[in-house]
Amino acid sequence: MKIKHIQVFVCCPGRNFVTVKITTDSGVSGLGDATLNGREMAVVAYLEEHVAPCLVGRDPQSIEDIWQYLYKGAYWRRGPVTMAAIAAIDMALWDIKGKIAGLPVYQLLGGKSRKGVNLYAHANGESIEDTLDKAAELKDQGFKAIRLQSAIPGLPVTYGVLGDKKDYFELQGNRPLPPEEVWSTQKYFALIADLFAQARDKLGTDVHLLHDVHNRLTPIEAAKLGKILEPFDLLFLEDPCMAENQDSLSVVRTHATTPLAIGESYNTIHDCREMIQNRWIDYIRTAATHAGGITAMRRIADFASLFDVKTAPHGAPDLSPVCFAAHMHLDIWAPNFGIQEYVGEGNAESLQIFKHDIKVKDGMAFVGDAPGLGIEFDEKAAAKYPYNRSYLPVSRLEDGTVWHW
Ligand code: GCO
Ligand code: MG
Repeated sequence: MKIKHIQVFVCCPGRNFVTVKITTDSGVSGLGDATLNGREMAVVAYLEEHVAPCLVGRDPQSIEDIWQYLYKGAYWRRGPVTMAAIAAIDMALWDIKGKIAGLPVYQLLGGKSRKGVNLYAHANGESIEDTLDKAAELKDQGFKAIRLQSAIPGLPVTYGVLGDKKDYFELQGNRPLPPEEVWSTQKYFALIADLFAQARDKLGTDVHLLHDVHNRLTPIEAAKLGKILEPFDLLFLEDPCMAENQDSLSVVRTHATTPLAIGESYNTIHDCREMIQNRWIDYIRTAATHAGGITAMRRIADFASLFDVKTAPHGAPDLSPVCFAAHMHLDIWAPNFGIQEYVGEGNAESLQIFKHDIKVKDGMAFVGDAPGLGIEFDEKAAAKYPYNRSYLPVSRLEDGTVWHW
């Protein structure tokens, strides 16, 4: 069997998605997600100009060899563009392998370790009250883990809060130039303990609570936050500070027992190694699309398991449903799976394009038994929603200094 051709599709059903389709000479095809929010076309060029021509004619069943060829074989390793391209090829090859074997990908990984995949949902509110009303609704729907983000009084926009957008899918989409947002650590600290104190009062103790700081704090501020939140027993505190210097997390660790999660923007196992082996984190948040596909995620999960670190894959709406499908197979298999981020199944336009058989009930996702990844891509429907240049916001402090977004 040989790879006959590789196509790259970009569509924008509210968010831009880059989808790779590999077709073999026997007619079997596979899908992968190569979406890199705000830099989509760079990955398209990388795939079309530099990857696809090298793969045509190769055996699609040699997943590991192709992964190594694209990673080690290119002198320029790592980085988000390269790794998103490798990820999409890798996912599509696993999809093909499953279809050839007549098995869902989780069976190829080793089978199910659990009956379903625990999800955490998002409650994003304009005030503490609004956030907690939304969280109570999610709890009533059966979610057992909820991430709380609330607008910060005195700041016009806060990370994660919907503002005038109808749903989370729309947030961060369709912005032809980067919008700018303002951040104040002082104003954030004035709110955060109250949010979680009131959350425990209203929601009780039988629901897991989570929070994403989105890299806004310095290590010592993050340590202070971890300590403040200890009484409210979070499942995890995500991205408390930037961790290009991974030992920043050791500062947080020294002061607080609030569990830590990090890694949604990391591209390789090397980016995660130090914090995993030093047990500076409890959950590793890498995504199949940004960290090199199923092959790489399996390796990260196995490495993390040696150090009691669980997986908690990124599940924001800028990862396409193809990535979500890949995560389902990894999550149901990984012995050290922790929890999957879930922001709903997407809008009506996206559901026309991507068809899958994943069912969500009572805060848990159930993976279907279709061979491969179990996801289909409707090219005609996708063509109705062409690419729209769009960026994430840029963050500044109140005095105008560029800050971490
Ligand atoms: C999350 C993330 C997202 C990111 C987005 C960036 O935890 O869901 O932090 O909200 O901001 O995916 O591309
Ligand atoms: Mg995050």
